Amino acid sequence: MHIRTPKDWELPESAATSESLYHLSKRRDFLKTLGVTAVAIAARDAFGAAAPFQTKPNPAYRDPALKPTGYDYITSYNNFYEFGTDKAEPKDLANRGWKTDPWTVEVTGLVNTPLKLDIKDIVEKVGGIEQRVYRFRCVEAWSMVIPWDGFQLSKLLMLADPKPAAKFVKFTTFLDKKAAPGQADGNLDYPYVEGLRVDEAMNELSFIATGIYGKAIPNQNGAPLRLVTPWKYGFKNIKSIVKIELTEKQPRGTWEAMQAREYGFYANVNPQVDHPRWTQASERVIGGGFGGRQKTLMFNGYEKQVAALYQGMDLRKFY
Ligand SMILES: Nc1nc2c(c(=O)[nH]1)N[C@H]1C(S)=C(S)[C@@H](COP(=O)(O)O)O[C@H]1N2
Ligand SMILES: [Mo]
Repeated sequence: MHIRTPKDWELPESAATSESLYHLSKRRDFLKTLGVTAVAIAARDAFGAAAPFQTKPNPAYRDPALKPTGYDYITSYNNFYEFGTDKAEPKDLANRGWKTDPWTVEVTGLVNTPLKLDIKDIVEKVGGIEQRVYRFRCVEAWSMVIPWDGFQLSKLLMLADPKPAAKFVKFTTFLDKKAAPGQADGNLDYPYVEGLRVDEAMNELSFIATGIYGKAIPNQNGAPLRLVTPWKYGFKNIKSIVKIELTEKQPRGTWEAMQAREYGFYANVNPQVDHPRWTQASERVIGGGFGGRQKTLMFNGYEKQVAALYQGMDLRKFY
């Protein structure tokens, strides 16, 4: 069994704010499963990471006041329960032969032009890749600043031409119990599902990331494509998407289904609405050194772009 030394940024506090109530009790079972599986899974993919797409910074999404978090933090402190509930596990377990290239994505449901495309065709059809530097805030009260490479989600949705009856967008992650020990273990209900209202999905900020810092997105960060909605808590940012479905009914996300009182459909970052088990008024800055905390901003600092989406809604009720 693998034993590791905790990194200095892994403060004990993170155990108190774990997304999952079952984190600590489940972890023991998980490691048991892993002991068996580890022998069966092949050595690291001999081909290594996929080639990155060409990217160029979009100055409209590059606030000079934001200092990007170091690449090593972004790619080694992860939540990806398919590959373990511990922050350090996905970097290891998502790189033991899980294949993310080639990769097909389906856009289906209430659309006039259903699509089933390889990620490379998608990138070509949406007109290429740009880089945006976004704040990232996990519901567990930690944050980063991430230079994402990707494209605006609206471009992909427009290709499929949603019907007027479409009110929501449902996203689904891959399901492969052989490749993903967390799925074999059943630490959550899989496949992982998330959803947005159509107007949220069409907002300029909603982004599909295919890279980080100009490199192909590492498996542990949700290769080869994942959602990024920077004004919402991290769990909305679903990884390794295989299906995007336009629906009439509001989809029920994996975390909402698990614990609706703690994880709502909207999950907008809001320093005034606490999580039932901890405050959301401030956040621990990953890579910010010991004691590096800052105040959490309304909509994670994106009020100007998204506040209009929620005009007249009681954000305590629609959390
Ligand atoms: N499929 C899938 N997507 C997921 C998760 C997950 O466990 N499975 N975790 C979510 C949570 S809780 C967070 S905070 C972010 C973490 O993204 P990062 O590891 O790239 O920082 O991914 C989100 N997307
Ligand atoms: Mo999260």
